[in-house]
Amino acid sequence: MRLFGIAAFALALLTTAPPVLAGGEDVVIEDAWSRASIGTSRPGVAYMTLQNTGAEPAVVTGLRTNLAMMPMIHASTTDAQGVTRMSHMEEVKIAAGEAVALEPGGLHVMLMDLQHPMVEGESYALSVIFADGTEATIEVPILGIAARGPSD
Ligand SMILES: [Cu+2]
Repeated sequence: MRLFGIAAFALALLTTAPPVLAGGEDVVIEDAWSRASIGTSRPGVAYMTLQNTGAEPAVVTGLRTNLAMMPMIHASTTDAQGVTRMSHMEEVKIAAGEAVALEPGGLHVMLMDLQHPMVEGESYALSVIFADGTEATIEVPILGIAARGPSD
């Protein structure tokens, strides 16, 4: 009777297990860059490409860096009147085998509450946090204040 109960409990665990997700070890982050800032009163930005090399979807749920108290992912959208708005993305899903680009005019990292100015030629560590609890930490180079991408 007792054994049966344990088996039933184990089966219940199996059938209610959360979906398997890819995480930091499966997601390759490339071409990361930031723009230099003027002081700390305005938020900084960062861009990168996240390539999910895993067999399961990966979900980015947050960011962490010593550079900013509130790093977050924003989406920029421009309406028919040409007005651009930014919305906070609680999570960003990357399908298995797919890549998501954070680039000017689209998804981007917004570094709210900068702790010190972002100086051209310097770099900082940024951790990308995934829904499976893993993280990937990258070093983000800071380019010039008018840079449009890593090749400029
Ligand atoms: Cu933004």
